[in-house]
Amino acid sequence: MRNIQTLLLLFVAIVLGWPHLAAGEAPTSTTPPQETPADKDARMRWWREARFGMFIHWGVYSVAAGEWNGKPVGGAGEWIMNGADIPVAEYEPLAKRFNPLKYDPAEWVRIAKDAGMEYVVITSKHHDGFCLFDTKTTDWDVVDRTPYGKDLLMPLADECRKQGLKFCTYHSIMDWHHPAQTRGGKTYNPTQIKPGRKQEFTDYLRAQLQELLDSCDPEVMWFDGEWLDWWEEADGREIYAWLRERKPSLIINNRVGRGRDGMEGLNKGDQEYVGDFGTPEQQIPATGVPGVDWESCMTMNDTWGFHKHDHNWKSAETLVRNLVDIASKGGNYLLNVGPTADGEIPPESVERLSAIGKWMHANGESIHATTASPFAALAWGRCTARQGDDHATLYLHVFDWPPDGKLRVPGLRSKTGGARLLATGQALTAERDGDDTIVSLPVEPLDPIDTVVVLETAGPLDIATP
Ligand code: H79
Repeated sequence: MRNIQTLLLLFVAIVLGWPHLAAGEAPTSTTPPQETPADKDARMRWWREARFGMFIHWGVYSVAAGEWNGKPVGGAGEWIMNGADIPVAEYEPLAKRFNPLKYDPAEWVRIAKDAGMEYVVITSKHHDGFCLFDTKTTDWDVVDRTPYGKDLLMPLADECRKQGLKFCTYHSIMDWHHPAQTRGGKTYNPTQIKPGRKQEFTDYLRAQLQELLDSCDPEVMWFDGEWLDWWEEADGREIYAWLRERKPSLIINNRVGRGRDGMEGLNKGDQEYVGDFGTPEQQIPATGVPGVDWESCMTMNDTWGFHKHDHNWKSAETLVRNLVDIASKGGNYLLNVGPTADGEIPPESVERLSAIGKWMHANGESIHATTASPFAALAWGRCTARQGDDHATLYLHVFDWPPDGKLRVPGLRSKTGGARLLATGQALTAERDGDDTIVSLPVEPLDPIDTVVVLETAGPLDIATP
C-alpha cells in the first residue's frame, strides 16, 4: 500500500513538473535544464580555456562607415542610426550598397587563429535590426535586401569549424526596425514596446534564434540591448531556458536578462540572475571574482562597427597587456574588429592582430587554459598559473623589466623546481629570499611588451598572504 502511494505521488509529481515549478508556470518555461556544478564546468570548459576571442561588428552601418550626408557622425559606427537620427525609410537604402565581394571567411578565421584567438562572435543582428543571415521572419536581411544576396554567417561558421575555432553569435534585443518597438529620442535610445505587442516581438526573437540554431549553430549566444524598461529578467529566463533545452551545451551571456551592472558588466548583487558569464564592456575589472565567469569586450579604436574617421588605435603593447591583465584575473578578452562594407578587416586591425599573434606564438602557453594569478598584486607585471595538487607552474609576465635584473616574487615560499624564459627555454636561477623568491633575469627583456618567465614549483603552491 505504502509503495503504491509513493508511486502515485511520484507519478503526480512528474506530471505536474514538481519540484522545480511554482504553481501557474508553464512547464519548463523559465527553468533551465538541471545541471550539476560538474556539468556546468564541462559545458564552460572550452570557453574558460580559450581566454581570447574575436568580436565582429558588421552590418549595413558598415556602408555608412560613420558618415551621414557627407558629414562625420560622432559615436560608434554601428550606432549611426541613432547618432544621426535617421528614420527607418532613409536608413534602409544602405542595404542596397552592402555588397561585400571581398568577404573571405577563410581569411577572417585565419586572421583570428593566427592571433591566438579560439572563438569568434559575430553580429547576427545589431540594434538596427538588420539580419546577416537568411531569415524568414523579415526581409530586412542580407539575402532579401542586398546585391550580395547570400547568408553571411553560415560560411563563417563552416570556416570556424574547419579551422578549429568556436563560432558564436551576437543578437540585440533592442530593435530600431521591428514594428512592435518604437525608438525613443533619448541617449542610448531605449525602445518602447507598443501596447499589447510584446508577444509578437518575443515570438520574432525566438523564431530568429531557432533559425540560427538550425543554420550556423552557434556555441555562444551573446545578447545585448537589454536595457529596455519592458525587457524583464523573467523574459531573459524564458529565452535562456528555451535555448538550453534546444541546445544543452549552449553558453549564454548575462545580457539575456537584467543582471548586468552597467558597463562594469558583472551581475548586480541583489538577487540571482540568468546567464553564464558577466560582460564588462570597454573595461577590465580591478580584480577577478573567484567562481564568476566573465569576458571583457573591447575595441581596438573607439568604434565597434567600421568608422572611417576613427583613427584612435590602441598600440599592440596595450592590446597584449590587456589580454594578459584579463587572463591574470581569470577572464576572457573579446577583442573587436569592424570589417568594411567590402568585406575587409581594416589593415590597422590586421596589423595589430598579427603583432598579438607574434607574441602569442611564443607565449600562448601562458594564456590558454591558465587560471588567475594567485598573487594580490605584482609591481612589475602580472601572473597566470596552471595548478596541480602537488605542483604549480607560474607564468610571470614582466611588463617593467627590473633595472637590477632581480625579479622579486613577493610571498612565494614554495620550493622552486626551476625557472626559464618561456619563449626561448633559457634557464634562469631562482632563489628564496626570506618569504620571497627572486629570479635572476638577463640584462635585456626578450620582448619589451611582455617577457614571460616560467617558474615551476617543486611541491604545492605556498604563498605568504600579504
Ligand atoms: O555592440 C557594441 C555596442 O554597440 C553596444 N555594446 C557593444 C558590445 C552598446 N550599446 N550601447 N552601448 C554599447 C553603450 C550603452 C550604454 C548604456 Fe546603459 C545603456 C548606458 C545606459 C543604457 C549599460 C546599460 C549601462 C547601463 C545600462
